[in-house]
Amino acid sequence: LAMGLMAACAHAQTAPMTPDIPASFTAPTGANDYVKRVVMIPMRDGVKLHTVIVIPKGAHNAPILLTRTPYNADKRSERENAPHMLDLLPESDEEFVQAGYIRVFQDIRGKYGSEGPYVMTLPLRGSLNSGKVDESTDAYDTIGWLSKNLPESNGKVGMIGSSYEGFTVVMALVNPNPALKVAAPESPMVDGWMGDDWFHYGAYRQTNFDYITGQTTQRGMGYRIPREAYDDYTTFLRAGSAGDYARANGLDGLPFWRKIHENSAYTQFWSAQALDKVMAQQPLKVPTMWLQGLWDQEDMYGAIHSYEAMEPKDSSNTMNYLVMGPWFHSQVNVNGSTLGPLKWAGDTALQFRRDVLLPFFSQYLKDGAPKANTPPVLIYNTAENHWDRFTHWPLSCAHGCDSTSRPLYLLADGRVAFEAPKASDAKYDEYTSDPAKPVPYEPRPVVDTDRDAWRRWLLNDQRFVDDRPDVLTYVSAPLSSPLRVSGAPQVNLVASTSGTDSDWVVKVIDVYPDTVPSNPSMGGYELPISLDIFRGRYRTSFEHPHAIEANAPLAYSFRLPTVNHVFEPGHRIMVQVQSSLFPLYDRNPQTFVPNIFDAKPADYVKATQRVWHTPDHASFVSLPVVSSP
Ligand code: PG9
Repeated sequence: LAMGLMAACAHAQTAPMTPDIPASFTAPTGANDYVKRVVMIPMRDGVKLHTVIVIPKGAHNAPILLTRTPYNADKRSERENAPHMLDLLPESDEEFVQAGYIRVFQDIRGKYGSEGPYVMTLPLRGSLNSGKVDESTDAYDTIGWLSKNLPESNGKVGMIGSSYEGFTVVMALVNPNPALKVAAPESPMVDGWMGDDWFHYGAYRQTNFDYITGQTTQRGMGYRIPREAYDDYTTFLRAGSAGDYARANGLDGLPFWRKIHENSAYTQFWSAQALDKVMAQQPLKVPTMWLQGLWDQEDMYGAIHSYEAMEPKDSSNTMNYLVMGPWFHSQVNVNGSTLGPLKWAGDTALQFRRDVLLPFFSQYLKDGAPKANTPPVLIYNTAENHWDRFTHWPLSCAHGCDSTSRPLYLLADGRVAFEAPKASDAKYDEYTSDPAKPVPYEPRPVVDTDRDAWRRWLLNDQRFVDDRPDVLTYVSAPLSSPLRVSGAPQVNLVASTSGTDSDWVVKVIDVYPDTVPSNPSMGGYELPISLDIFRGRYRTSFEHPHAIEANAPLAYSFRLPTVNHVFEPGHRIMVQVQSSLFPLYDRNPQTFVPNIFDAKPADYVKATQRVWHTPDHASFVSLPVVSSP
């Protein structure tokens, strides 16, 4: 009988109509070289945050690397479903995995698997947030929980993350949990109005509309706004003002857009959450490596300004570090061998992560790890193609640096030189800025889904616009000796407009020789090394915009992004001036209106723009030139 039963079992068949999706299924994980725990960590207000913890099998006394993200912790912690931790986690984690770290990703409150309401870059408790919690308390509570609840760990936590994830790192540095031992905010979003994601000096970045719908139409991933045309230049031009575009696409129903709309100037909404200002008030308790790309098309402002704000407090040179690589936004986390047309000496991102970042973190996180040989400042030299290690930064500035910056004057006949204009020269150059034909920021068609084009737009060969009648181009003679610039160029543009408002775009460009035998496609390349836009209504006050006096030569003074570059012999220095960078930045109507988001079609007028170059009205860019020893 027993034999008969066994035979019947062996031949038992799965009935054809058995539902093929079982009530539950768990894939075997026994062969994995890691253990994954998914937990809801309670915050002080009772809200629980979805947290993915990946632990190397058999770990003990392992350090913890934490990223707090608005971008889906489940996905961020899974490059691919794999049995090996090295394949499972993102490329940027490889060095940490090899060093035996525990890796943690957590959804911030309100996003993906976490509870609670979502507020974009949730401001600190204070004038903008009257609640009991913010990202700094959430980081504090999370780090406290992790340091006590992972028996495989040594209780020491390091935080890392780029962009929004970099913002959450900075937040953790405000009243930090004592278990937080080291931090690397990478391209952190620090001041969304001055120069990070939302505006640059008051000019609004229209690329953000898709970001806002992506982040705030639902707890998970929202949607991209459907396009009327393949070319965003066409789509946005047809729409009218940024406010018109937002309204037509339903963004008035999204509170974060309304906050932007209501705060087009640098109101308290922006200044109170500017983290470089907040950090300057904090004691320095955690060794912090501020990091960003030299051509970071999203968050070019935050890391360098925060580093500078903290530096006066770091008299012992042991807490405040700066790294700037030859990277687009967040390229530090992927391959850093090339950027646009430029090829570097190897994978610069890997070099940094392996040789600098990991030893720096391990020094503070791994029991018994050696002291790392971390330079206070590590910046890539984008012409000589190597990393520079410095004890301080910048090397050259207006006052108080090793070298003093030098004014490079815009002169008659389209020249730039380190010599002031003469009274006998032509007084100004002139162009017509027509809001109906704004200057594109990259060659058309502008396709927002083309991520490569977005990542390299700051390096595009500016020959694509230098023959436009609404772009002024000033260029030097070919250099006979190298000119090294290490710091932030400062614009001092004296300009007039026939309108009552205007944008001013200034680009510092390295012009390659007409032929480059070793790399023919670089012949004559106009490589922007630093550029930005300034909204004229903010000339005297970021908080209180004013109409510009028509036709009056007025000084516009603003800082450009940081460089560490050498204009090589045979190269020329170029400066371009124009009045739009469309459709990345919304158009200035060139008529002063209280809020540009509400500009009406009749407000958009052509304007005659003049760039002045007389002894009394000299336009120049102060270049952070490093004098030769
Ligand atoms: N640059 C992105 C962002 C950060 C913060 C606010 C809005 C956008 C990012 O890459 O996360």
